[in-house]
Parts: sequence; C-alpha cells; structure tokens
Amino acid sequence: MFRKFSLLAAAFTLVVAASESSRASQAAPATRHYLVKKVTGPINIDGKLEEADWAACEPIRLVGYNEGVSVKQQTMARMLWDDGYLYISWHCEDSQIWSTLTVRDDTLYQQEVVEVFINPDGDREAYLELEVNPLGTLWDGFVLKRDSGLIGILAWNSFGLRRGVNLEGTVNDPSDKDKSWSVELAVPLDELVTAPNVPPKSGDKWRLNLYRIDLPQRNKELADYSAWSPVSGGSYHDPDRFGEIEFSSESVRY
Ligand SMILES: [Ca+2]
Ligand SMILES: [Ca+2]
Ligand SMILES: [Ca+2]
Repeated sequence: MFRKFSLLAAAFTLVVAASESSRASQAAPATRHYLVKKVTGPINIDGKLEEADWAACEPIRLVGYNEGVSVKQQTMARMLWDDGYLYISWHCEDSQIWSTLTVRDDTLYQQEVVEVFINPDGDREAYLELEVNPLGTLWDGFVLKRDSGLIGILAWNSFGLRRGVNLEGTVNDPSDKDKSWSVELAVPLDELVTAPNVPPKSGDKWRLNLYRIDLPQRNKELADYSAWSPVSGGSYHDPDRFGEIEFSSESVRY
C-alpha cells in the first residue's frame, strides 16, 4: 500500500516510545521554504480563490511525491495568515473528479484528496494532519511518528477549522470532462498546541508539507501522488522531508 500503511490499525496500537531520539538534530534541513504573508482583508472560505490576496500570493506548484517523479495534472497551493488562522488553498487541475466518502475521518486518502501536515515546533514527531476531498469531507487527526511506528489519533477533532470546496466539473461523472477543484482551509492557530507562539511571531518557522492524491476512477495506473516537498519513500509520513514555512508580518499586498 502506498502510504499511511495502517493509520487505523496504528491508532489502536499501544506504542511505548523506546527513546526520545533527537530526530530534529539528526535530520537534514528542509529543502523547501515559503514565506507566509499576512492577509489584507477577509478570506471567504468558499473554495473560490477569488480574493485579491490569493492572486497576490506566491504560488507553490506541487511536484511528484519522490524526486524525479512527474505529475500529469497540476496543483497550485498558496498560504496566508492572520492572527487567528493559517489559510491554505489548493487549485487542482482535474479532468475527472471523483469522490464518494462523506463521513469525517473516513479513509479519504484512498481516494482523491488534498492534505496538509503541520509540525509547528519542528520536532518531526508530532504533527497535525488535515485532509479535504472534493465533496468537502474532512479528515482531521493528530499523528505521532515514533521509531516504533505511526500512531494516528483520529479522535482529535478541530472545532474551529473552516473549509470550502469549489468544483469546476462534476464529481463521479466519467461521461464529461472536468476542469478543476479548489479548496480553501482556515486552520485555527490556537488549536496548534505545539506552536512556540500563538499567534506566531514574524520570523517563526514551522515545518509543514502539502500533498494531493489524484486517483481517477480508482485507477492507480493513472494516479498522481504529489507533494510540495518530495518524500523519500512510499509514505507521506516523512516529517524529515517536510518543507519549512516562515511567518512574515509583511502584508501580501502593499
Ligand atoms: Ca474564497
Ligand atoms: Ca481526478
Ligand atoms: Ca478527527
């Protein structure tokens, strides 16, 4: 199985951390950096990236999940912030959008989905995972990556997270050609309990990665697994390979 291996199973596995290895000090520095600038006005979380702040924002083009792997359909992501939220958007080119899962915390990662993994203190061990599919279904959980395995705490639910999806196409209709789907996410900063500062101070750096799974009609031959910062193997759960974001007090438009 490509990734996640068995988050569900892992969630019920009692794991005692063998040692608090200092992963952060052993690992290589991030190879991707992004300066997150401040919004100048409200972001309407409807999935439509119509706000001028998004247009002014530096885009991130996701690449193949491993170095050298190409993707067939492009994904552009952007990030902004204010004192309350980290805003993330994805614009996903997609000629065939499909998705059937409608229950929170279901196995969204087995279908088409966008994802963000957020590791505010950069320990590369404990991070938040958020996923949204084209139907607007949410997967939210806290993940502990230990030397002995992966523990996914699906019971962790965000109370303040807001999300919006906009479709340019029809979900689950292979008879027509779709254009794209877009997601806006507002992640409440006060729920990021491992952040050194809430709200972040200008210059604060967090580790984070952005992903997308494009899996037309469950055809793995045509699948794109993409990432902002490519991972080293077959799992997105590779915090040593997350990128680094830096919060800036500078406005995105000035
Ligand atoms: Ca919007
Ligand atoms: Ca698709
Ligand atoms: Ca949850």
